[in-house]
Amino acid sequence: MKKLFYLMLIILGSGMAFCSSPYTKSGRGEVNIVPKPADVTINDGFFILNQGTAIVADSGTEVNSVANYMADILRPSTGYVLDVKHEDAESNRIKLRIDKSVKGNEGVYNLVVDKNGVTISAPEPVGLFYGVQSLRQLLPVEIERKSVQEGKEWDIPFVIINDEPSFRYRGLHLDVGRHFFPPSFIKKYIDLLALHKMNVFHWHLTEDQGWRIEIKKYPKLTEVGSVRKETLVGHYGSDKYDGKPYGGFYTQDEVRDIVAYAKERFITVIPEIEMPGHSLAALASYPELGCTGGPYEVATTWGVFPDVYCAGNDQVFTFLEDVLTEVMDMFPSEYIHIGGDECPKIRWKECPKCQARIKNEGLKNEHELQSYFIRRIEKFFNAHGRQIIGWDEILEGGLAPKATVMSWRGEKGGIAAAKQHHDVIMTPGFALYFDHYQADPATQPLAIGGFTNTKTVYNYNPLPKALNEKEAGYILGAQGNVWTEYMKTPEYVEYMAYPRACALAEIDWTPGDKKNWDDFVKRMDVHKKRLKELNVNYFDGPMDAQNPKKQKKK
Ligand code: TNX
Repeated sequence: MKKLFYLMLIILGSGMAFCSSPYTKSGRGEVNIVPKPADVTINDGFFILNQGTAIVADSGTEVNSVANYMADILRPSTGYVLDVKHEDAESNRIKLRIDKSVKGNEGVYNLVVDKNGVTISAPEPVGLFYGVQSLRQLLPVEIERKSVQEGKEWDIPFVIINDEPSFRYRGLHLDVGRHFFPPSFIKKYIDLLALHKMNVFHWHLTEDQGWRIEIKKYPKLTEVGSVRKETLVGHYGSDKYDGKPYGGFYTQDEVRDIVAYAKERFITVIPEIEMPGHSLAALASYPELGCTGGPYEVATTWGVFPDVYCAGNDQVFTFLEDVLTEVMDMFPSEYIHIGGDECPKIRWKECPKCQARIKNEGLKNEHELQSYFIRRIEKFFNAHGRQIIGWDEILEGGLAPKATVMSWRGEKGGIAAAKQHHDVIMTPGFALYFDHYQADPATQPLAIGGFTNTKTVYNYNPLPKALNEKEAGYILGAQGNVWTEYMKTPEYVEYMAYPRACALAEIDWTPGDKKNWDDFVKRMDVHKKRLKELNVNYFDGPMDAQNPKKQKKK
């Protein structure tokens, strides 16, 4: 009797284990893709990748490039040199097919894993690319290793995934003005965006503290403007400096290489050239561009500076148009970001040229002068088939006719712009500023202040209730911003950006009604292991850490 009882227990126990977790063959849980796909069905069984698996790709250069990208991801850890073939194979293959009958938003794809292998179908190559990112995340995390994992079984659960993004703009920003990061790191940053199906890298290239992009016509921008004589130590207001020159810039060749690298990953690089404010490094290089004529110094501390481009001097517009011509040549993106934020009007108030411009153009005040500045630049871009994006200050004094607004001081600017039928990208400070603390500051390295944990990011909805359905259509998507006043190293950038960028990816990609915090936390347990394999220095503390007290930004 006792024996029978134990036998029953064993049978019941093993049955329960099988029911509750059928996908534990290699000790893994279920499907842990981040961002969560719109629709996933899990079936019983696994397809095992082996050295005989073929990659079958439709012909076409972009499809081929996706196939090669996939082979490159699978090769180092498996050791398999998987051939890309164009003729079909019935079984043991990963198929990449262009299929125009798959319908949905930009990036839509279907992914089926069954006994014959993997089939990814999409109407465009970009969808195949996203299917590959999902496939990669269905494989054990060791797939990310750079050395051959002898004896490892590369199992992929049987699934049917139908997936598409919710928003068409899915961005992450990086400020390289306050601190410079080498091209190798920029590529790693872009690789991580690709893993999370993001499609915009907003590259903040010019600042008061450094001009970071080579402009052939104005060599002093980098000779003078890329170097500051020293840097503030500690928090703003400490009045302590390190006494060490700091600099760095990207050559045009490096920029082109990065733009091409991003393109292969279906990521658009949007450069930002700040104007009229945050331009002290340019003024230090060419003092005639400021209202007072200088002399100016590249900033050594943070904050907002009174000296900005002179809006009354036509030479400034000639300079900017020359610079922007070279910028357009390096960046094929439809959008160029022109900054427009935090521009004090003190110098313009006292400058005879600026005052004459206000009078001659019939402008009311310095806010309208800022609008004049931005509109003039917009006209130049539009004439070259490009569009501008500006921070929400470009609303003040009247919006340039076709400008897209990046709403950073909360959602107010974005709401106002959408109501005026302008496109909007949501980047509100309270949810999407990754320079804020994400846990008790007493436990964290120095940061600017503020407090935004991963849960706050996750719960952010880019569609404000104040907008009706038509107005909501002007919200292109959301972006996270990584301002680097206090981030001196790539490791620290990663620490601040991840896992918050994973939550951001999910608000941009996953349908709102499919988002679920507890489920995200569960998937992140596995996803963080993948990030670790990729050598990402993410913050590994609780993603819903509490703020012990209100944090001021410094
Ligand atoms: C405001 S966001 C800025 C940046 C700072 C950031 C610090 C924006 C358009 N301007 O210059 O780095 O705050 O959080």
